[in-house]
Amino acid sequence: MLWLDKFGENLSRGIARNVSRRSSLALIAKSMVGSAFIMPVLPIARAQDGDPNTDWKLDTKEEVESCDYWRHCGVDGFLCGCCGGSPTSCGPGAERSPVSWVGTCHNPKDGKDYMVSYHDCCGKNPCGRCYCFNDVGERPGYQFFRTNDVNWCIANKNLNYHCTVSIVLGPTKYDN
Ligand code: ABN
Repeated sequence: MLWLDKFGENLSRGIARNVSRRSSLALIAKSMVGSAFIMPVLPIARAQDGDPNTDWKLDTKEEVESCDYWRHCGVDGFLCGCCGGSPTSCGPGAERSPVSWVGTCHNPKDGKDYMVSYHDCCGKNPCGRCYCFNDVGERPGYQFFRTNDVNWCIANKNLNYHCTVSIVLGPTKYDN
């Protein structure tokens, strides 16, 4: 690998000797703009499809706080949207569990199935509002990561269960 280091060093020194700082910055900027035209830039392409973790904002509060709301199809717990958070955030003072159970929910708006990760929010007393007991795609304990009847705060410092968020991971099938 020494030859590669030497080659890189010589190349950089050569460029530094022959090209001014301003023109090299201009060259880098031009190549970045050019590459954005040639290659589709991922975040832009994804934004066009809509972000499944903010699109709930397009629906009414009543809809997203209902157990029948499509992304909550595997929730066994209190909806964080009724507990000072939102369908995708725990709210102040609660910490999202790093481990979760996953399910598959059908979005009636676009007719697609989505993989949803259900994280418990931890560190506060049980919220006690909007309790849901849904079990679409849920499996018994021997398929641990598809079980919702578990306190997923097991990996958090504070094991107190507060509420549950529904994070959409993506469609189960990608259209070509
Ligand atoms: N996953 C929600 C939950 C928390 C505590 C106990 C049972 C279920």
